[in-house]
Amino acid sequence: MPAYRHLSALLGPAPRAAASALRRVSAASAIAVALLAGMSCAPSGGIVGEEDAVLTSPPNVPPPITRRNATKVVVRLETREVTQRLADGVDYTFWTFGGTVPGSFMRVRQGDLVEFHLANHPSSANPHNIDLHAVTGPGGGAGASLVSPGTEATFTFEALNPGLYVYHCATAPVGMHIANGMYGLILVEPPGGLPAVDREYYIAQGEFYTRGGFGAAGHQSFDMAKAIDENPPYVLFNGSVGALTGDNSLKAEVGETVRLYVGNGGPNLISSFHVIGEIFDKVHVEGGSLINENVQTTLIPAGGAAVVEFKLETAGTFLLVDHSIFRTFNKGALGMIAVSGAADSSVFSGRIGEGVYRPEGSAVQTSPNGTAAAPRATTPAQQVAFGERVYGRTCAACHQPQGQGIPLVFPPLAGSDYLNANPTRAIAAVLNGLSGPITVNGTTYNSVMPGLALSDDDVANVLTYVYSQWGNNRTVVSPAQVRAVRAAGGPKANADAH
Ligand code: HEC
Ligand SMILES: [Cu+2]
Repeated sequence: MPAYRHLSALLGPAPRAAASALRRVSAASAIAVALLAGMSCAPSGGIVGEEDAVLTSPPNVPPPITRRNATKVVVRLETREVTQRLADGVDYTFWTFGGTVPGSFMRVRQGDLVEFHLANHPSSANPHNIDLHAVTGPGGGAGASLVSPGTEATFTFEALNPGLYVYHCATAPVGMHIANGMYGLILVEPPGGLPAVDREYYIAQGEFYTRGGFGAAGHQSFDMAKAIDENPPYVLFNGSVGALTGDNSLKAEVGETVRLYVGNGGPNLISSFHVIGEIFDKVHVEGGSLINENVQTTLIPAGGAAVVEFKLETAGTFLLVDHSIFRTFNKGALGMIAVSGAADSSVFSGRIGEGVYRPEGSAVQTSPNGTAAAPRATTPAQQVAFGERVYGRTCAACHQPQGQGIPLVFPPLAGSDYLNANPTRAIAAVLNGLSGPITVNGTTYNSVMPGLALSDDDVANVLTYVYSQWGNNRTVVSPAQVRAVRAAGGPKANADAH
């Protein structure tokens, strides 16, 4: 029906009442009705054909829909309970749609008839179901899809409204199923599709309520009291610390336009989604049809989504964050887009000037308490292994991942004569913080390192790790030595420098 498609493209989607009226009559008479009534056409003709949905794991997105008719789309999704990495040295038993957090991404077209099959793997310990926010109908499909382990349920719905929608498990206790990772996104494309872009990626934020604090090692169970208090140790993109950093960074090239489909599973927190060093050229606000432009930070409600698009004008690493910023630096909500290609110095110059600025009054600051006790290491090799984790989450932000420091700001730990000359002084620096002038490998630093509120074991392990790396002298630091320095109280590290 080329004539019909042409009209539909010109006139745009019909109001829902018109759409449902039109579904009951043939396409040909529907056009006549619509034209006579002076209304626009329904977005689709009747259902033509049938296909299996392409489902993808995060951060991948199925290809755009190119067909210009509505069809019957068969979705087969499986709920599975899997124990996987939450952070280095930390495991969690996730409840999933399709084996990943967030669950598989689905992509359909407005007007499609979706035949949804939900299967619960026989190894599951719990019943599950699915509430899709793209569904118009009671429970979003929850009641129709409830499946105990080893069973499958089927229901159908028509994708009436275009947009980016969250889906989630809605089996009691609902919050616990969501907190364990049962959420994902379904995109309902408008009939004409979305404008072409160079890359599309799938991201979802969610919190994890573990019994232990951030980084506490071993298998962590769900903590209902913390969930009720809305006080999560972890706030993450795509279900684990580092899911979108380092080798897992999203990739793009200068000159490309990137579209991110961003969901927020919650269960409790609102996301202030921001990309450091980029401005969103377009935001499909709340995943709907309203497009805002030139946005710095977009709010994504729990159980909501947004589509953000930006063109990459220059090269570098751009950080995805929740701008409720302690979540990024202390709870894991960090992702990266690695943009390759030629940097454009007219867009951004990089550092072109440098000097010393030293106002009065800088002093040793102390980080708040609350670091969970590390597991006991019994050999130097274990100390190095545990210490590497402490280093990654506590020291690397300033001293850099390879201990190289940052000129004039953070002294190097790699091959540091200050460090290698005196372990007691290094212990005191980590326990109490350090300020005032110090000389490292012939360069003077005069800055402030905060006291870090680490346990004796963590301090011993992290320093043993640092001494074992980057050409340092392999000193092994014991918890007893740390205890002794702590008991001595002060003096501050630089007071006992020779
Ligand atoms: C917030 C930034 C910051 C963090 C986090 C931090 N440091 Fe430092 N560190 C500094 C600064 C700044 C100095 C220099 C202080 C001065 O100028 O007096 C320093 C100095 C040191 C020194 C002595 C100088 C040298 O290069 O040998 C050691 C040892 C050290 N830090 C170890 C650590 C370890 C181990 C950790 C993690 C447990 C850590 N630091 C975390 C900022 C930091
Ligand atoms: Cu569930």
